[in-house]
Parts: sequence; C-alpha cells; structure tokens
Amino acid sequence: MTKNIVLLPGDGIGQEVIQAAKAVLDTVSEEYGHSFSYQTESIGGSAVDEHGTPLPDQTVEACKKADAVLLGAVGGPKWDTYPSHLRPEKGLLGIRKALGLFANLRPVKGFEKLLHASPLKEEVVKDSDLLIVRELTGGLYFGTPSERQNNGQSVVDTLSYTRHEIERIVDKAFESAQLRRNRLTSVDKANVLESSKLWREVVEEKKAQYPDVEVEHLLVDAAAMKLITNPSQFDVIVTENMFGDILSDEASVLTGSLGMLPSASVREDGVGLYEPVHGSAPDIAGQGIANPLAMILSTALMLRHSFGLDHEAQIIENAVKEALDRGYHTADLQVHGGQKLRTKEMTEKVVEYIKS
Ligand code: GGG
Repeated sequence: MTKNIVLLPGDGIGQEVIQAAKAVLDTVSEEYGHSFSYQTESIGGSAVDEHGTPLPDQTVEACKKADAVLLGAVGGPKWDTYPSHLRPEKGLLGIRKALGLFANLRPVKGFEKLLHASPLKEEVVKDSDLLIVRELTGGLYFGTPSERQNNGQSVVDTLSYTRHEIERIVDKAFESAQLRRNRLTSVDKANVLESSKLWREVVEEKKAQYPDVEVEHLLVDAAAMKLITNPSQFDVIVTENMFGDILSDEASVLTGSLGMLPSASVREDGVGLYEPVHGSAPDIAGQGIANPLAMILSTALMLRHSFGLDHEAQIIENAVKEALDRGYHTADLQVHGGQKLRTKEMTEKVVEYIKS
C-alpha cells in the first residue's frame, strides 16, 4: 500500500536536506518494493513569503491526512524583525500542536568514526548512547500570557503544564526506557519552579507502574554539566520543552555535530513528524554543503516508528555508518583525513551503500 508522506522543506538548508530524504526513500522503495508518494507543502519563513503565514491551513490539512511528515528546518535572519505571529518558528510550533505531537524523541548515539570529531575527550564520549524525551506541546513555548506589557517596558512568558500533559510524556519516557536499558533520568528545576515540583511529583507517582525502571531526578543545571562530563551514565532523559531543546543541542557535541542528530515527534497514535534537530543554518544555506545525515537518520526513524519498517531503517543507519567508516564526511565534521563531500555527494554515498 502506498504511504503518503508530506514533505515540509521549510527554510535555509531545510530545502537542501529534504532532497536527501527523498533520494533515500526512493532507493528504499526501489530496493524493497515499497511505494511512497510525496506531497510538498510550505512552512516557516518561505510560507510567510508565499502565503502571508508561517503555517498555511493547507499545510495543516495535508499533514493531518498524511501517513507521516518529514520536515527540514525553519527560520532565518530575513524574518527576525517580523512580528511574532509571522516568525517562522510559529509554523513549526503550530504544526506540532495541530498534530498533537507531544513527545519529541531525540536519540544521541555517536558513530565510532566520529569519536574524534567531538571536542570532548574520547574516553568521555566513547560509550554514550542516550535518548532525550522532550515534551513538545507545553511549557514556556505555549504558555499564555507571552507578551510585552507596560508599553514594552516589561515582558512576560508563562511556563504552564497540566498534570495530564506531564503524565503522558512521563509514560512515554518510562516505556522508552523499558525498550532500552531501563534507566530514566527526569530533569527539572524543582528547587525553583512550581511546574518542576509537579513534574517531579508525577514521576514519583508513575514509578510504581514501571518497577523495572530505575529512576533518578536531576536539576537541569547539573544535568547540563553531567551530559558533557559523564554522558554514559544516561539512558533515557525526560524533560520539559525548553530544557529538552537546550540539552539536546548540548548533547549533539557528543556526536561531533548538530548535523548528526535526528528526531521523531510522536503522539500515542496517528501521524508522526520527523526532522533533524538542527535549524536552517542561514550561514551555509544555498551553498550545497549542509550535512544531510540528521535528515537521513530522521527518515530512518520515520520508517521504523510510523511504518514498522525496522529492517529498512537499520539498512539506512548501516549505510550512514558505512559512509562515515570509509572516511566520507561533510564540512561540519572535524575529522582528519578522509574526503570532504557536499550534501548531494554525501547523500549519493548513503544511497550507494543502501543498494550494496
Ligand atoms: N529542524 C528543527 C528546526 O527547524 N529548528 C528550528 C527551531 O526554531 N526550533 C525550535 C524548536 O525546536 O523548538
């Protein structure tokens, strides 16, 4: 049966890396006899330019009907001075909310060949293999009021969560830990924030339902430090929206580049959205040198989580490993020797190793 995939290239390098996803899917379809159909819709700054809104209704409708969504990236300096409702990021936040995608899964596992690409010492990075489960539709990004007040002289953002919102993400994190090494670290700021106190309470209550999972609580400042001093202590980390956004960018240091981190945004059932953790990288946009691997690895996550194609996902991940093992890399990866490739060339290597 044909799987309908909505492609949301977005802005900057999003337009370039989405081509890599399509090339990889076309290869998987040829090699394994699957049928994928694509529908491209706009989001972010390019949607503002084309339609006057970062999230056109047509995009939301198409995504709701799709079997899965692949997104590149949004944002760029061109739209920095636009009013807040026309910021490209509103499109991304809006589509996550519209699809009810409350759980953002960000696996952080380095490839052996890139051990030296990290600025951290090899013995620190070596055994790191963790999953950040970021709450995606609540917290500071969505709380109201969020506005300038007092003629612009003061400002307010609101960090709000309901018990239900915390419970469902904590359940997802416990379930993820059960599929991995049965360890869960809940990250909060419970010594300061009311929202974190409720968060911690919920994790403590939920613990009884998952007796096989070992639980620890960490304050976000300590977690940030431990992530780059002793990352191998972590298995699954669960945290609220903004802490998760920040910690996963930090965790990318373990893999050698933000260009290596994929993500899956999911709900209990229904359509999932898959996107690289990186943004639109305006500094290199249009040059054809972006790292396509985070997008390609996100495509593998889509095959696994949305379509149950575990074998095909593994084939893609193996092909990425093969390309790196043979010394191919993109400009963002600080590796000695090997051959530096452009986006399209790196994609072609992955395609070649999927076929072999
Ligand atoms: N592909 C991820 C992306 O485009 N990120 C840009 C961004 O503004 N993200 C905000 C967020 O992930 O919460």
